[in-house]
Amino acid sequence: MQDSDPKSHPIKAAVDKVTDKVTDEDEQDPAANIPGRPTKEPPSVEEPTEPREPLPPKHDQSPPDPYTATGRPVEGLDKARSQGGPYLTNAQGTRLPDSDHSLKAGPRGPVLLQDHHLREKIMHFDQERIPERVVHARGAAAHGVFKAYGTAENVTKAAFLRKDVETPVFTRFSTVVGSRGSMDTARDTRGFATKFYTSEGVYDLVANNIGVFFIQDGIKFPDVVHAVKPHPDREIPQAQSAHDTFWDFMSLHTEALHHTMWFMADRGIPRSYRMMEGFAVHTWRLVNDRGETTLVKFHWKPKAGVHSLVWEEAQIIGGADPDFHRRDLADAIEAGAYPEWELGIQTFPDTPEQTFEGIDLLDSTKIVPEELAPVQPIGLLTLNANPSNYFAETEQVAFHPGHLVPGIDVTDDPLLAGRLFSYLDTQLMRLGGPNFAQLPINRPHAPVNDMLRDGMHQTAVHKGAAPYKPNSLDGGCPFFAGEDEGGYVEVPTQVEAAKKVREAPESFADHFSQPRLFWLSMSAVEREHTIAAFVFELGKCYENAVKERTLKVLADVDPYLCEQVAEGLGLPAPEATGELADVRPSPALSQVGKKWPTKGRIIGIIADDSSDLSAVRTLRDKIFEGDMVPLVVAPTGGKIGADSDDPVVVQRTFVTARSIEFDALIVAGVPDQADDAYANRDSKAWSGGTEASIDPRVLLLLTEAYRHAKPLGSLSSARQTFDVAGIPVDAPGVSVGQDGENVLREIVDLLGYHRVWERFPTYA
Ligand code: HDE
Repeated sequence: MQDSDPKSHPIKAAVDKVTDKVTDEDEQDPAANIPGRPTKEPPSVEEPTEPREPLPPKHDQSPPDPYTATGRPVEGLDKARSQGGPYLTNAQGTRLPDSDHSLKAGPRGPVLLQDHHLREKIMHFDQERIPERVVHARGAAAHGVFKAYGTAENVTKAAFLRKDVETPVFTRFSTVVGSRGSMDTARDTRGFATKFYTSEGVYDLVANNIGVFFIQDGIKFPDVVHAVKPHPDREIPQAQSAHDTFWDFMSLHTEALHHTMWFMADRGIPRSYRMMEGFAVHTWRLVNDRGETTLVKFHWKPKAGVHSLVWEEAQIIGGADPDFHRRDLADAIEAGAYPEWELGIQTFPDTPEQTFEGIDLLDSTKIVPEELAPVQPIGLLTLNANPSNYFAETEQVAFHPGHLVPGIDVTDDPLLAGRLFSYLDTQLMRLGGPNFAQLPINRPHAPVNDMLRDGMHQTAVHKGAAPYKPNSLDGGCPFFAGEDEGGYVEVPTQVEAAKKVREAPESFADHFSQPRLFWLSMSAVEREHTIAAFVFELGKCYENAVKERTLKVLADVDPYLCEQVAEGLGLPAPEATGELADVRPSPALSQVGKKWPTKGRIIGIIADDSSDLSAVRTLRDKIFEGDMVPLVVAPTGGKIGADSDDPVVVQRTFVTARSIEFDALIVAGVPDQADDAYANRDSKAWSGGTEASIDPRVLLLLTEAYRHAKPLGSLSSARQTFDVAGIPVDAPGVSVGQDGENVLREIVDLLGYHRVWERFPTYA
């Protein structure tokens, strides 16, 4: 971590950083605790002109750990790696007197060809972009630490899974379909890729937030990606599956159905990266010290619970804050609300048929329900530092499922085989050559001696005369490591004598039993959301044939699902083609009904000059005390009660606030229409020409939050605001009271369930 010994305790380092922040910053300023300040120090209004060293990074930021291109730790490298010095220079280190004007023959004369500074500056700017990832282009990442419980020691010899071993990690979350600049909240699968810098080399766990995949064989990946990406002629729609080509493919290629069910359900629109499960999807083979093997599936379980947005929220966010998930992750870390996940494994005996309870473990479109094979926790991931540079870290990180360490091996899943091939190709193209492992974020924290030489962007300076084996000129170095010396030896698995064929095993033909299992495992509310998602997505398709074909597919999942979607589309519902699969639901798949911690949740407090400021301050302090973030929303920025001894700092105004930012809202005022509450200033203040007695934007905030089933509270003195908004004070999840602390307590209790589920109507 930044400025610290890489071997020191990473969690302690992070905690120290937060402590530094509290003592560093102006404790009088309550806004100091609100995440989002762009740089370490607040800027001056005047442009600074006195030369000085660049500001240090913010307390929450960390560059990659200081390791050389050959995997050795280096003290002090971090400072040397970022740019320094008080003066602007060119790329060769020569100081510059001016970078605002081209060299010209007189102030109005032509620009001279000899302006080498202009040429260098523009040349470098022109080359700032690298190709974005073909899939998972849009992402956000964080540094952290993984601490092993030791509970996997009996099944794997991996050193980083031994009890209490702490391993630095870098985790990147992503959407799959959209381009780099697309919105975070598109309905999509999310990537959840973690790089473990272990003592035995880098291990990458490249997972998704959905338990299965679209396809069973890697050779189909270009097909599914071409189908879901924008249409090739107009390049629309961006970051969406709601278009003809995706549903055309899905309805003809029904092995994609199970994955599709998951992302039509709420998992396709997560509330936050911090609130997603992760699944490595394939079955992997673990091997222990005794050479015994176990088949496993890896799961990440978020400590904050698995939560989602509602669709309207996701759509509004797409416009109002396309960086919603990125910001949420960075803000939470900056505020010290470190996201945590437990890594767990489902274990299965490594039998020759590689099935468990009849489920083919090599078929990546199938889960093993947790009720049949419980997820056993094996360690804790804590993300505790934001990257200090997006490009160097989040963009240049290179994952590969083939980055393995002794104790973890692959299986013959044909999808995994495709991936093992693909990820190196992609890095070559994206990162411009074979030396991407030398980029700071990709460097192993274990000594590298690979005899791979030269190539584009080589940053190591190798010594020796004999980069080949066998040699005697370099004293025979480097030497092979047997299993006892930590060598990675593939598990000698038996391969059945067989004919070369382009075929799948028979069990891969079952495309419907698990989509039905998934559907039956959802709660009534989740089913309604899924129906609405299908209606929306298919409703966006142009071709009726595509819709009708998809309805036929849905008929074989469940008649109610099919009928409801058909009704929404205004089409007849087809009959199932045969008997529906007889399956046992897996309640673990539902996201509803459990209670979770509320750490890091955002509570808006609507206030204005009419508010009781001491009540607002108490609310704000109590929210901080509960490790949550209070945001005061007022008619204008600045401070409420600016003339009082202890004014309240405003974080959001009626212009800048939208309900989607808040997990819950508390009303502490009865705000009149603010000065800018007319349509040509802020169109969301337009109330159809009728004069509302309360600022229409507050009514919008409240009605949206109500519709999205968020907990709502009000001080009794502000209850009129609810009345004007038409929100019944006795509705589920609405709390009104004299005592702000009581109201807050009720709101926080409701937040533990994430939403006020009873507020969503269900029809089945
Ligand atoms: Fe990926 N995938 N994938 N994938 N994948 C990539 O690699 C690919 C698959 C996943 O944050 C690419 O560096 C093929 C399953 C994540 O940088 C590319 C197949 C799962 C990320 C690629 C799959 C994933 C990627 C694009 C089928 C979940 C983002 C950029 C055989 C278990 C990692 C890159 C990051 C990225 C290929 C299937 C997860 C093109 C060919 C299954 C989280 O190499």
